[in-house]
Amino acid sequence: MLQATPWTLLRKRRQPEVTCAHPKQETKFRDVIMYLVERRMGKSRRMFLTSLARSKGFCVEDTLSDKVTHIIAEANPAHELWSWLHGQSLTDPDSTNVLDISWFTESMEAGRPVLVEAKHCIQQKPSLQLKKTLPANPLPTVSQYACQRRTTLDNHNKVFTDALEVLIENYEFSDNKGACVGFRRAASVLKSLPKPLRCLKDMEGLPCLGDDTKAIIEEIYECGSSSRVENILSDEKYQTLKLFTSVFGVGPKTGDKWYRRGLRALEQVHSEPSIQLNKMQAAGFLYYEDISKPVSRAEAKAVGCIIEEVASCFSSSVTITLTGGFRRGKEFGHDVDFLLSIPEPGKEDGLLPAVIDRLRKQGILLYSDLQESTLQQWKRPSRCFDSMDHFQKCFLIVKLWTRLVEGHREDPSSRRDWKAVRVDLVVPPVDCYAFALLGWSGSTQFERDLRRFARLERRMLLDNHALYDKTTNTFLQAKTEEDIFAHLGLDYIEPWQRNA
Ligand code: DCT
Ligand code: MG
Repeated sequence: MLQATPWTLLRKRRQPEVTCAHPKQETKFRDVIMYLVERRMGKSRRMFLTSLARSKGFCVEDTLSDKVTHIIAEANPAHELWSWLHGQSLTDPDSTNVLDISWFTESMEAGRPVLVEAKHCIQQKPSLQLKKTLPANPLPTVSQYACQRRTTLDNHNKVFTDALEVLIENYEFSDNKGACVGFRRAASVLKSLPKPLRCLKDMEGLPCLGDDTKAIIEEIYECGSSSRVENILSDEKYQTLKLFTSVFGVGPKTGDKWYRRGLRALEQVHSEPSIQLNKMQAAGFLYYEDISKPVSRAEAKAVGCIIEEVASCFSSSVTITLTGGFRRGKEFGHDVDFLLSIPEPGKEDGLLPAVIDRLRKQGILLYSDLQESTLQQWKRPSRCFDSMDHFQKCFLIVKLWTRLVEGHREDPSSRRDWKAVRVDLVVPPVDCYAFALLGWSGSTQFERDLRRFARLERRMLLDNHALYDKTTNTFLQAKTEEDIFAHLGLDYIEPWQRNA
């Protein structure tokens, strides 16, 4: 959890290597179904790229249909491509990823589908005529609180939220908390919408959309992109801080310090004798290649089996629960988060030191930072979301043998038969379990809004340990997440609907 989202290495793009025919392989990435547009790409290049992708385990369809998730085009002017797409028999082309070849090239190079970013998308430029004639898309009333919205991973407004996320990240770098809050809330509202914004009128009545956000959305409508966002993306300082903070243990302050010293690349930081890396950063650099790559659900599952096995040596009644993004249904994450729990109160003392010790003895502990419980010092729930909770916890880097990962196939060209994976383990006492589960399931924005809702609408204080009612001066007990939502007078929101 201590690291910025990965996938952001600022590397120079290489073209996929051009070799002879590629044998068809089993599909590895079932959620991604590609279609390559032949117009302007040409038949032979399309055939070549199709066979390249299939050889790497990607699914490529020969015909365009509703099951295609990623449409890839090369050298097609946006307006030409979009008018062609609207002429095809697709139910809703606007909700499909329509991408430039750069996304394909990066994915081939990475050997997996890379995250779709704004720079990959071929934006549709709606004509003014369309905007004027299109009736507003009536949306049900949207709450200003993420905990009163259901936000799945199906983001229909990714073009806009990607743009806002660049601004948010940039404000995080400059520690502008106020601006961050505003844009985070706006992006979160857009993520919850059941359909894409089709015209500017659709924004009417939506909460949390300030003038800045509206101006950005309007510019994206008009021009296909936002000049404010484009300027940030091409800004050297932004690019460098994004790179530096992608290292485990490096936050915006350290990143900024290195930037001000004239450093621009990770190699420069590493070879600068006057820079003393702390233990966490040293591990971050050492395992950068692995931990900057996303962790897959299959890898998370394999890590879970290891933790379960070592924890059960300490006590047979330990239960382990996958939390964080994976519990919300994400297929990839930057780390794997687990809650470990023992039903008998007090029996959890010493659990994490024992787990760490066993991992070390198995030779698979690459880094560990154990934080003992400070629960006694805690009184009322904290008002400050970003302050860490007081549970016994550890931040680890674990060596995961690739043979333990389901669906893994031998890659003879690979130099290693293991991958370093970031793992967080948290041990709440049993009476705090429901609060800890709710807190560690995220998303961060969902949690922030739950706490804000509790404070402002219910005069209650919520954190990862407890719920406190200021009106009656009592702690409200909860065994399950459902109990907490009920205390707050909220409809229950499933974990997969908390991707705010
Ligand atoms: N969290 C928390 N207290 C904090 C910060 C975060 O309780 N001070 C919660 C919110 C999300 C959860 O912990 C897991 O954190 P991350 O692993 O950073 O988030 P994620 O949603 O799992 O993201 P990813 O999929 O990238 O790992
Ligand atoms: Mg996580």
